[in-house]
Amino acid sequence: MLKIGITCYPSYGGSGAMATELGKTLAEKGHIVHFINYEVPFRLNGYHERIVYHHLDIPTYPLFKYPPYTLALASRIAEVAVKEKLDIIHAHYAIPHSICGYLAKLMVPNLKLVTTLHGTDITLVGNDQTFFPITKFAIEASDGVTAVSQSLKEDTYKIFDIKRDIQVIYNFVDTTIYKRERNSKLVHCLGLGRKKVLIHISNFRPVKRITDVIEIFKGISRKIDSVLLMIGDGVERSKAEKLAAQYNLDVRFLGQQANVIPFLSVADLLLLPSEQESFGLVALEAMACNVPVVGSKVGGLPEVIIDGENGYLVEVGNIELFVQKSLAILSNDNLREMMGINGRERAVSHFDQRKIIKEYEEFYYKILKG
Ligand code: GMT
Repeated sequence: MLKIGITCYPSYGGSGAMATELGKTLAEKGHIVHFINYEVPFRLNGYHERIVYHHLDIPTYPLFKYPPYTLALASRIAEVAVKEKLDIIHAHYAIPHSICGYLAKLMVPNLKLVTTLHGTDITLVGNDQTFFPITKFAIEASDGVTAVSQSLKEDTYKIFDIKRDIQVIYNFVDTTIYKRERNSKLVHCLGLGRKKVLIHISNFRPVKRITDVIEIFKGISRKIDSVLLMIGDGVERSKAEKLAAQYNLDVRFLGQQANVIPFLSVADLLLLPSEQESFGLVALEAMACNVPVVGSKVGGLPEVIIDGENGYLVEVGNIELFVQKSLAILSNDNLREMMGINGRERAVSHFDQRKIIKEYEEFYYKILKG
């Protein structure tokens, strides 16, 4: 049994979701998990045996134009590590969590630091040098580093020119929970009728290209009676809403949803035309619910979506091809169903929670052995 501290971004987003699901599963397996965050992670709902949440206060003083989150978190990790005798602090998303873990490690003898790289902590830094030296340092100084895809691992080597070992441990999904629900009430509630249902789920940031989602849907709805469910929220939402209204499309903006399974269960296709995606957790969640995915041929998505098997991959921004590939799936029920089954099988065989958790446990024990 290990005592593991986890720090992550607790609000909506794949890295926080993964970190929280990891913590919950480790606790189910008998480990004691301590979350150290400025708010309760959004997926940490309800009571969990062997999980403790440690709140982080970030003091504000008139002198501090920018409250020092990094220092407050490092200090809190060190405090919790000593009090709870942590074996490991697992930092999800390098900036700034990895360096917080490193500072705590300097203060607490024998504390091991594991950093998991999720995406823009690497790829964005590649384009913006502000955090480059400290991120490179934190990656090199961690006791163990994992990346959520082979593509992200390669990006990390390329961008930071580092030599250390990075282990790929893929994101995962609990396929006993993420599965297509039959008789969903949503079809009736949302008045979906016999329309084909397209879905997009994200944090609506520019990297997700949600105006492309609307443009693609425009092309699809010209040919097929269909509706688009937009789940999530973020800076690009109003732009997308205006566009959908301008084109007079049947698009339902349903906001953030804590549980996306009912929505995926009524969907015929997930659209994911992102500019960049180091893994694309939502694609995996869709696959587990028998939903084919048409996504961008970028980053780690080709490791999740196999072109022609459980969806299609298209060059970023090629709206016409996105429309064409989506129509191919939506106009052929046999193909759509077969792609749904293939996706489900792939989710179960490659990315199921039980398989991936074992990889994390083995990784922790390897790091502790030194
Ligand atoms: O890096 C980000 O943009 C944020 C992060 C998040 O918290 O959602 O997303 C990244 O991590 C996810 C979980 O590992 C991956 O599924 C996403 O592909 C990745 N996002 C990008 O690479 C843009």
